[in-house]
Amino acid sequence: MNTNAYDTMMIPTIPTPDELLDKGFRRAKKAADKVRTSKVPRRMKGKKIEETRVIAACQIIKDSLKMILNRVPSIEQLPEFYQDYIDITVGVDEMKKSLGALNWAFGILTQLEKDFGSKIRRSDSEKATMYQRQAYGRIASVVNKIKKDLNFLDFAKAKLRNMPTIDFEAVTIVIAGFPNVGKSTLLRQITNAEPEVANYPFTTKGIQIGHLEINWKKIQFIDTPGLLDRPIMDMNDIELNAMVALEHLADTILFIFDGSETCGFPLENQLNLYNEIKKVFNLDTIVLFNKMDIVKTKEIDENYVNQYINQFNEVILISAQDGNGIEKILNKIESIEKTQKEEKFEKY
Ligand SMILES: Nc1nc2c(ncn2[C@@H]2O[C@H](COP(=O)(O)OP(=O)(O)OP(=O)(O)O)[C@@H](O)[C@H]2O)c(=O)[nH]1
Ligand SMILES: [Mg+2]
Repeated sequence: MNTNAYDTMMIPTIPTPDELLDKGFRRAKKAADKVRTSKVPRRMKGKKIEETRVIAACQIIKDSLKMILNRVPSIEQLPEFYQDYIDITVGVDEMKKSLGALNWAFGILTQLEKDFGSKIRRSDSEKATMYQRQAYGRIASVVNKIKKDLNFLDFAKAKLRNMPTIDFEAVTIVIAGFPNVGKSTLLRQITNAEPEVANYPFTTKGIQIGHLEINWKKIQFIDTPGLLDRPIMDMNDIELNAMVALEHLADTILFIFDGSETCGFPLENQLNLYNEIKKVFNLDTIVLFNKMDIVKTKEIDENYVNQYINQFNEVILISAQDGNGIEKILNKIESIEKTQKEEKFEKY
């Protein structure tokens, strides 16, 4: 069983059609040169050289294609989180289409290799050279036909480079909330992760992960980009990836409110988002009110904030920046068990 799908998700370097052809033809020439200096009977030599060029060119290009096809795992076999992540980031259909095109080219090259190989063997010497040229033309045309597919895979490689490494065995706590409420600050406080923290919204653009062990229990915290209280249809790819993390990975949600509203968003909207997430995901939540250091010192109307705090049975008041309240979060988290998700591990 391979639970670290990420290792297998690395897309290898993707060549351009020209690079594929150059390599194929160059190596084929070398193979043919060997025949030239070999002891093949003279009258056979010309044909043997052409046959070798065609077969070697096909095989070398096929090897490159096969290597790519083998190294990119079939998408259905990945945990659902990765499938969704790939779908949002580059598109699963396009990915499959491109891999399908490489497979198609592989098949055609096998056919060309066979057909032209036997044509050359059955022909006389002069015709052999003509067939070799024809074969090279066909090979070039097949490889050029998958140009956009190779391009796409190269693009996907770059886009998926930052795909997060998920530990599917650890208890997973997803940190969610409005932009700028202090999610990344909290991740920095709790774990050794060092996500960027800044006093403007939408700082975090991808999924960030920090690890922690409490009493030998592995816990994984996932910091997500800030979400707004808006319909899923209106979300951009970055927000959708945060939702997908909630859906597939979270055992518990740490939902952060910014009690000071210095994030720039009213508590009312933050509460709407909380309710929406509760509705969409049937998950336990730990509710945090952050930035309580400024609520206390900056004469923000405490009654106003309390009116929101009092809506919850259980709330932890914190200052992620000062580290106040972090102990309480950890105590709470200690008792959380991994929920059984229907990730399809059996497939590995
Ligand atoms: N006073 C105070 N400021 C805080 C606290 N926690 C975070 N901040 C500040 O709030 C701002 C936003 O913090 P981030 O941790 O980047 O917030 P975020 O939720 O990750 O934001 P996005 O990634 O943009 O969604 C930064 O300027 C932090 O220094 C806190 O407890 N008290
Ligand atoms: Mg952040």
